[in-house]
Amino acid sequence: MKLITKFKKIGVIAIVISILLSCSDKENKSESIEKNETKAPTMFPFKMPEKKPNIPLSAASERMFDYDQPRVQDNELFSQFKYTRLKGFDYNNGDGTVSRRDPSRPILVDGTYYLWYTKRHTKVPPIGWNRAAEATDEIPSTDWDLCDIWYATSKDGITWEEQGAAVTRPEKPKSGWRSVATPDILVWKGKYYLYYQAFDEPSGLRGDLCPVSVSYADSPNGPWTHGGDKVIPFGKENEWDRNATHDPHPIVYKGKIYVYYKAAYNKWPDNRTNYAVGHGLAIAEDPLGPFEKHPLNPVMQSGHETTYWPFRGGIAALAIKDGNERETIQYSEDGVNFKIASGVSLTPTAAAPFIPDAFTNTSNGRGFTWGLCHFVNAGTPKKGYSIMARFDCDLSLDYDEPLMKKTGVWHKPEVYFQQGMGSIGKNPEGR
Ligand code: AAL
Repeated sequence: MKLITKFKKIGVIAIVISILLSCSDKENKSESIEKNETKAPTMFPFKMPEKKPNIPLSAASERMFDYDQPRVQDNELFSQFKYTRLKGFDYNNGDGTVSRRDPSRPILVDGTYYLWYTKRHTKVPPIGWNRAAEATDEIPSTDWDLCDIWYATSKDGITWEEQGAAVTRPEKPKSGWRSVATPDILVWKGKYYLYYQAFDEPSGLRGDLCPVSVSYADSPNGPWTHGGDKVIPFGKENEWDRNATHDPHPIVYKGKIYVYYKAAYNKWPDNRTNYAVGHGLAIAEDPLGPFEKHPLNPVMQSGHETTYWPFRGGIAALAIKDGNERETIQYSEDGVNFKIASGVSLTPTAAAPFIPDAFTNTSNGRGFTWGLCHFVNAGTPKKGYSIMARFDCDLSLDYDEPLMKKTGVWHKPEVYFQQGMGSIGKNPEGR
């Protein structure tokens, strides 16, 4: 009994002490809050800080000061993308026999924009790469099978006049006899160079297997002279780019020709759904090569087609569709080590911006405000074809268009409903 009373007493004393302590703690706290009001803040402030505040920060708050600007609306490497239908291209009433895709970046020569692209004009629409074994000289497997490289000109980047073929398929067995596709342009020392994919079999047969060829001309109107095949050769047997060097994309940087290219890997012949996409860099001092691949390739592990541009002293890139970092703009100070600069929405596919300083060897890249892209699903599954389109944006240091810096992109409900439900949703018991 005595022992219990003793414990009770001790308990009462402990409670009294703790109340007294907590009061003095409160006094101390309110004192320190008063003091802190005149001192540096210890919590993240209401007004956006221009510099990283010297307070403990969460990982997300730390990261926001690694970007161009902490507010995305002020970030020079963030933009919305707006789209406009091109005028002047005929698609045979959308019957799938005419397709235009994978535009080059347009260039401006004497007040006229020039553009090169993959054109397919076949008797029938593509049958699909699963059926590549059934493709013939007249039946294309994919949308980019049995194609040639055509070009068009424009005064405003919206209305285009198709001028004719620039580079056509050579005779069998020369490289590219099956299809020449996905061109991009380089202007170097007053000459024009077209880099493109050269197929020697219907794509889909053993993969999307093709290396890069090059042709050159004194004028953007041609005539084009064949300058070499396999200029960006495949990697060795166990290397990521062992059977594809796609989407060649040249830039003049640090006095040299930097060609970014793409390869899907971890894929063929039987692993298609587990594919990954990487981008490599190959550097040359002469447009016809030799091109040396960068030892750190792949320099980008997200994105599909290649879109790179000189920005400030480094190189920026748009990564779409594939990889953990898809739908991002990235920046590197050296053209090799890229970091995310912003997340973007409704991005242009196969974006080919008009970049006035892509070939000027600038060390102060200014960015761009418009370009061309493609939509690969213009037709129906049985009448597949692609169309080219124009996009506008504000990724330029020389313009400031608040409309392009809005962060919300609102699709109509139909766009969401069209995506369907997926098998788990259709089978509630399986959840
Ligand atoms: C494109 C590009 C390459 C591929 C095919 C045609 O969008 O990535 O060019 O080979 O698809």
